[in-house]
Amino acid sequence: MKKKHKRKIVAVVVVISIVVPGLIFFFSQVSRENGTPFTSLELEQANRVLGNGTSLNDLESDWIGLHGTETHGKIANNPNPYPVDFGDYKRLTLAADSQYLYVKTEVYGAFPSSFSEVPSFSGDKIQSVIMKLIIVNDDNEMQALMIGGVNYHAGLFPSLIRYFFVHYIGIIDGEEAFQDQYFEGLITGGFGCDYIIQAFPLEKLGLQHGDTIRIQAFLEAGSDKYHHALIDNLNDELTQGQKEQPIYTVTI
Ligand SMILES: [Ca+2]
Ligand SMILES: [Ca+2]
Repeated sequence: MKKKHKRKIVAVVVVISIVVPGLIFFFSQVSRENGTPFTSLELEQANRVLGNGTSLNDLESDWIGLHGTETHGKIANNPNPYPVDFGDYKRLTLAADSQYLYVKTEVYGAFPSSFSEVPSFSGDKIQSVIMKLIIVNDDNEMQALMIGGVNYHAGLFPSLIRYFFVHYIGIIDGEEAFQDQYFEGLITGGFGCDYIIQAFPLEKLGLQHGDTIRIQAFLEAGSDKYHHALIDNLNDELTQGQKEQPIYTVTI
């Protein structure tokens, strides 16, 4: 009897000391990336402001060609970008009010609602679609990087992700590095929709309503096999054919 009790106690201690904190940490990480949804009033305001915003249109099926040999755990680039409409940039709209920079990312097809609906290419499934919006200064140096997208997490916990970085400090270990990363702001859309709307706090970005900013943007997807299963640069009709990400000047 005593032994049985002891085993029970050990199991309870393991659950309390390891499993529970582990789960709390996991869900806090997931929810930290997920961000806060808009309230209906906040979304009304976002749509009102975005209605007067600046839109930049992107062509259909214009993924950039990638070279697929570099390795980094996975193969870095898919030489034949997967032609998925939810990974095809359609339009970026930017606008601000006194509190937020609103960012609407539109694609040519709805994001799958669940991992099982994500198409597979020779057994390779897309795991995430991420929009990256970069603010550069007059010397074309990176100032801020905003992230938004859908992450299917191999089907376990599909989630919207968003965060942003400010105060660029240079390239460290081959990656752009920033002094500060924030998980604040609002996000909606994604699964089952052909858009994502985000609100980034202006104050944390060091911006004000009415500022003129210089931006670049692109959409990328990761798969089981490739870091970049596809990349679509935001480049409108005037700049089509350009491989680089053109810089646009926008007053917010
Ligand atoms: Ca496109
Ligand atoms: Ca494009």
